[in-house]
Amino acid sequence: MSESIISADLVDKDNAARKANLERDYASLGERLDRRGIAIDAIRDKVEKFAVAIPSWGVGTGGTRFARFPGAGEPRDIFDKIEDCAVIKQLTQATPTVSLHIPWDKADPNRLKQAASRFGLGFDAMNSNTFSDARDQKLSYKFGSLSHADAGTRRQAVEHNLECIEIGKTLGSKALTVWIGDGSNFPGQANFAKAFERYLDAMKEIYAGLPADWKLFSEHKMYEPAFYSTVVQDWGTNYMIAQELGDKAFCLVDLGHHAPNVNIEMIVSRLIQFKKLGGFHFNDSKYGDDDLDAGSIDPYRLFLVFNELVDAELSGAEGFDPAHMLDQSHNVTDPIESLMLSAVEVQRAYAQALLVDRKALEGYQDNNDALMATQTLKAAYRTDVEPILAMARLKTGGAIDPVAAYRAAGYRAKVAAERPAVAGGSGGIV
Ligand code: LRH
Ligand code: MN
Ligand code: MN
Repeated sequence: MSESIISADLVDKDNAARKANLERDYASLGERLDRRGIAIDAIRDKVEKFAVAIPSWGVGTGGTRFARFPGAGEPRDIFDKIEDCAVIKQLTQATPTVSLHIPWDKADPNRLKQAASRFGLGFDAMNSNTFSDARDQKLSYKFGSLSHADAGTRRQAVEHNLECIEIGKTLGSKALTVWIGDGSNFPGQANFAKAFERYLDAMKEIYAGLPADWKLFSEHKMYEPAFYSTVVQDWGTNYMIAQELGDKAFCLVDLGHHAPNVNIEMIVSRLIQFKKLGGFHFNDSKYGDDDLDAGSIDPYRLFLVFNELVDAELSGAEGFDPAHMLDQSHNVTDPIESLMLSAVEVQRAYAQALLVDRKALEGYQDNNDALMATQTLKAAYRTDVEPILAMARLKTGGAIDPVAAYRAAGYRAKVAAERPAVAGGSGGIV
């Protein structure tokens, strides 16, 4: 039995006050879905099984290029972060794993494992960091890491990634995500081809250190901190990387890492078709490129991404098994509340995508009925699936209303008293 941080009695009481209304809402939605030939319980079953990982760095407060405004009761270290993740898991029952970032979360791996398993938490992909200099690091990444012109700096970056794999092995992780900030700020500063070649060679060394049952995710991002050119700038380059490296290499799509008009759902479709979709960092843009809560600006796009994922799931696309992770930065909200609601938003998009009448859609597509095709998607998207999500939480031991239960528990005030504010960073940048 894993421990609960929030009193189970309190959650039960909060649920009891909401249960009758939820049952009515669920029954009425069930009736309406039934008319569309959809069994509500089957959708709920799928939602119950759907999971998304919490990024350890997300539970701290983020910051901008200009300032960081610390929040009350911020986690002081990875062990506090694990406790915050346990709260998110307890109330949503949607986030059974944590994704660690090294060296921000560096600690004795056996202690980490023990701390997480107390709360029934596991570990998702490990993340390496060669986009900033760690304390006591010998060579700087100011001018790059895996693509650096200097072989010694590249070696150091490769070794760091291999160390992340070692830590992950003890934790039971099965993937390494590599995002580098390498690139250039001035035309002429870097030789594009040479830098990419050096990157590929370095990644090959990391790939060679991967256990047989692990995956390597490379993450593209169009800009920042290299504003003129970026080594892994888009999904095309990312696809080349995954192809060059081999069967265990896949592309990771961070929703925020694209230009505003880019059709991300089509990128997702392409990567699925060519068996190179590794997983996601869910978030939304408009605070920096990638720092807002999933679904907060463009929930329809999140739905369209899930429309592609469900299409692949239902058609049994070969090798289709993407990792779902959040990757956000929280500056004006309580990170725990934001992460709980983001996990729910991702589940919502999944549930809505499960409601798409795919047979009808195919017919409209084949007959070039653009209007009805798009309305078919809209009909699914417009369906308020909240009773399905809430019922899935109730059935699995979570809270019908996670934010209400969290606030009633007074968790933030309690940890604010226990965790004195620290000046500077919590490693919570994205
Ligand atoms: C880069 C990124 C990448 C990093 C994380 C902190 O913007 O999305 O995934 O590891 O933020
Ligand atoms: Mn990311
Ligand atoms: Mn990002």
